[in-house]
Amino acid sequence: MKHLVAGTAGHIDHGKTALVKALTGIDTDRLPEEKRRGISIELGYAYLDLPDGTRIGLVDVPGHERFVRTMVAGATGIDFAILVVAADDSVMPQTREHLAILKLLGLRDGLIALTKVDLVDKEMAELVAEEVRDTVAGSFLAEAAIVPVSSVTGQGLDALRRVIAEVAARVPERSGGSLARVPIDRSFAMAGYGTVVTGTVVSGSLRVGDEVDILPRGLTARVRGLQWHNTPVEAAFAGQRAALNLSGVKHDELARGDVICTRGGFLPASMIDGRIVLDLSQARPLEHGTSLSFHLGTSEVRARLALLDRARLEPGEEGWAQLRLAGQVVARRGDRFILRTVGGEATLGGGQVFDAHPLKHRRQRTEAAIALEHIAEDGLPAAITHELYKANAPVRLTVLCPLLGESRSDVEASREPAVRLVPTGADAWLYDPALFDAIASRVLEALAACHKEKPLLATGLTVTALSARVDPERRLAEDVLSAIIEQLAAAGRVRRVDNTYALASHRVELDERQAAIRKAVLEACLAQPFSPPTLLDLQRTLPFPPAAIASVHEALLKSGELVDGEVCGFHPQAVEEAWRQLESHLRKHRQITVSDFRQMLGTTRRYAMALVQHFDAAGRVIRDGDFRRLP
Ligand SMILES: Nc1nc2c(ncn2[C@@H]2O[C@H](COP(=O)(O)OP(=O)(O)OP(=O)(O)O)[C@@H](O)[C@H]2O)c(=O)[nH]1
Ligand SMILES: [Mg+2]
Repeated sequence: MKHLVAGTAGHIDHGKTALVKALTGIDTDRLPEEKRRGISIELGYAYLDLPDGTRIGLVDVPGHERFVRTMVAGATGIDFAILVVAADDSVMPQTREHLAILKLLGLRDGLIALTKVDLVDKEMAELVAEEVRDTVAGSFLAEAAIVPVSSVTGQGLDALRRVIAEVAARVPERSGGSLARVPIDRSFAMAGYGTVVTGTVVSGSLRVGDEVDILPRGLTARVRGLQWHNTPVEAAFAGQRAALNLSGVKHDELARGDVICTRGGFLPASMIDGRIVLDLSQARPLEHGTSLSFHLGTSEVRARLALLDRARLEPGEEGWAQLRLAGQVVARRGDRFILRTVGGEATLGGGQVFDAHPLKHRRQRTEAAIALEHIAEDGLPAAITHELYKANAPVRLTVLCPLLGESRSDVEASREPAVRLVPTGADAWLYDPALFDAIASRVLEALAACHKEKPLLATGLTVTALSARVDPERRLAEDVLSAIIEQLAAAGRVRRVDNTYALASHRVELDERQAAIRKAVLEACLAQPFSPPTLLDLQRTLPFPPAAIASVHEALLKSGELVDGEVCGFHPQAVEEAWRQLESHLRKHRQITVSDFRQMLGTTRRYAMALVQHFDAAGRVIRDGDFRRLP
C-alpha cells in the first residue's frame, strides 16, 4: 500500500480547515484559542480513505501571515499539496507565499480547491479560477485541476475526492534513504502511555522496540508503541504520519525541531552547503553575509549566508552557498529548506542541501561550488568521494555513514569503483584513489631510500618503520597502511622479505671489493665451522676496511648465506654437519643436553647454544627441560 501525506496551503480564512473537516469529518482546530479566534494556529492532522483503500494523511496548515513558519514545518514531508483559494476573496498574499514555499520544498504535484463557491455566482467563480490559473503558471500546479467546492453545501466534494485519488495514484512514494527520520511536530504526555510525539516519517522505517536517537538534542529513547492514524501498528514507514510512544524521555524534553532518528544514523549539522534560489518576487538581491532564518524539517534556526560562486544573488537567480547555522539541525543531502527574513516578515527563497557537514569556506570559493556541482550531478557516489576528499585520510565506514545519513549497505554499494574499502573486523576503512596513489608512492620512495642506505640488505622496512616514514603525523591507521602495502605486493611492486617489505626490483649486488670480502668471510667461517669468527674477529683479521666488512657480513646474514648465530654467522655447510652429528646422536640416545652437544662439536657453550636455538626455531628438535629431542 502506498504511504502518502497531503497538505493544505493557502491564505487565512480561505476555508482550509473547513475543507479538511468536510472531507474527513475531523475538526483539526482543537485549541480553545483557535475556536475563539476562528483561525488555525497549530498544525492539524487528519486522514482520508480513498476508494482504492489507500489511507492518506492530511496536514492542515494555518494561513495567518504570522504562522508561516508553522506552515513550513507542516509542509515539510508532504507528498502533494491542496492549494485552497476562496472564490469570494481570490488570490491573496499567503496564497502566493505558500505556493512559493511549496515550490521551494520541491513539491511536484497537487490540486487546487476553489472554496466557498456557494458565496459567489458562476461568473465570479470562473473569474477567480482564471486568476488562480495565472498565479500558478510556471509552477508545479500549472496543470493542476481547479475544483470548485463548498464545505457548507457539500457541492464539489465528490469531484474533489476523485481528483485527490487521481493525484495520489500518480504521486511517487518518497525515497529519502533507508535510515529513519521523523521530524517531531508535536510532543505531549498521554495518561497511561507517557511521552507521545507525532510527525511524518520522512525516510526509512521504525519498529516497536527500536532504539532511537533524538537529534540535535542528543537524547536516546526506545519506541514503546506506534500508531498510524489512531491504529496501533508494529512499524511505521516513510510517507506515513505516525504517533510514537517513547520510553526513556520526558515529553517536555522534546520540541518541534527535534528529529527521531535511526540510532547512530545521523550527526547534527551546524553548517550546510547547498544550492539556493532567491524568489523572483523579491525586490532586492541577497548579499553575502546576510542573516537569515533557516527552516529545515520542523526546525528553524538563524543562519548567516556565505555565497560561494558570486558576490550577490539577484531575484530569480540560483547559486551555491554555505549557511552557517546558529543552532544545529538534522540535515541530509537532498533535503529542501526555506530561507526567510530573520523577523519572519517574508519568505526570501530556499534551497537544497548537498553537503550536511562541509568544511568552512571563505567567500566565493569556486572549488567548493564545483565539488557541490559534482554531488548534484552524481549523487551518493560523488558525496562519498567528497567526504574522503575533505578528510584527506582514510575514513572509517562507521564515521562516514552518519556524516552522509546513509546506511552502511548503501555506502558500500554506491561508492565509486575506484574508492577502496578495507574491511577491519566489524568496520572498514574507505579511502580515495588519489590518497592511495599518494601513499603508495611515498611507500615506494621510502623503500627506495632504505635500499639506497643499505644496498647490501635484502630486507626493507617493517610496516611500523614505513608508517614512521610515510606518515609521521600518524594520520593513517597501521592496518590501512598494511592494506595499501598488500595491494602494492599484489601488484608486484613490493615483496615481503622476513617481516619487512622491500621493493620487488631490489637486488643485493656486490661490487668487486664486496665480492672479495664475501668470499673471505665465507671461507673464514667455514674454516672454524663450529666456532666461526665474530664480526669483530673478521674486522681484525681480514685486510679490508671494517665498515665494508660489517655491511657485507650483515648482508650475508640477512640473505641467509650465513646462518645467523647472533654474534657470528655459521656457514650453512657447518650447520648441516652439526645437524648430521646431532641427529645420529639423538637416534641412538634419544636426548641430549646443550653441554653434551658442546662437547660433541668441540666448541664453546655460546656457539653450541646458538646452533641449538637455530634447530629449535627450525623445529628440528624440541625442548624438554634441559634436554633436546627429535620431534
Ligand atoms: N460559506 C462558506 N463558508 C465557508 C466555506 N469554507 C469555510 N467557510 C468559512 O470560512 C471561515 C474560515 O474557514 P476556515 O476553514 O477556518 O479557514 P482556514 O483557511 O482554515 O483559516 P486559517 O486556518 O486561519 O488560515 C469559517 O467561518 C468557515 O465556516 C465554504 O465553502 N462556504
Ligand atoms: Mg485553518
